[in-house]
Amino acid sequence: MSAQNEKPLVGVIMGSSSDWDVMQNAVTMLKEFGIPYEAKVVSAHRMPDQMFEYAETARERGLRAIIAGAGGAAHLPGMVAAKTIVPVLGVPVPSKYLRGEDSLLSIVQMPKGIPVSTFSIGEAGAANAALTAVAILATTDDKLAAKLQEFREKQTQAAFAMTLPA
Ligand code: RP5
Repeated sequence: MSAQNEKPLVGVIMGSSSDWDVMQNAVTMLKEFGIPYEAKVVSAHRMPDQMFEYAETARERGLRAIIAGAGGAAHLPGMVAAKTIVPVLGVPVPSKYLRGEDSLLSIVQMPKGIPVSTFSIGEAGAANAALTAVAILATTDDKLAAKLQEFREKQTQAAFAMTLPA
């Protein structure tokens, strides 16, 4: 899957199709900013060789950020980060029994030297990971930076317009 049939700049990967409900929030945000992306299942424990290949070729394929979502023993973001210097943005997906606290702790507690930027559990985390990918791309793209600024401004105006019951 990709936006506008352009060469993807952001990879959105996840450990299972069951992560899609959450991870589609990242894709929606990338689409809103017109960022070319690819989205696919890359499972760390069910397809480790393909996961390594994905990470090893990410930079040469032009990816500037990888958003990786996983649940439970969520090793996908960390393992991908171990195999590429492309920034990895980790999204903890809610799990059945521990509601994503396991995913969060698995992703956030990377040992020194191999960073994974870790986001909040669930939809907000997925959307914010995409916004961070946009911010990374905006450091070298003034048009995109203006769009991101406008996005922020809209939120400010929406907050000003908020009213409370009498
Ligand atoms: C992880 O295991 C996935 O990221 C998913 O969150 C979780 C459960 O996967 P399924 O059993 O639903 O395929 O690898």
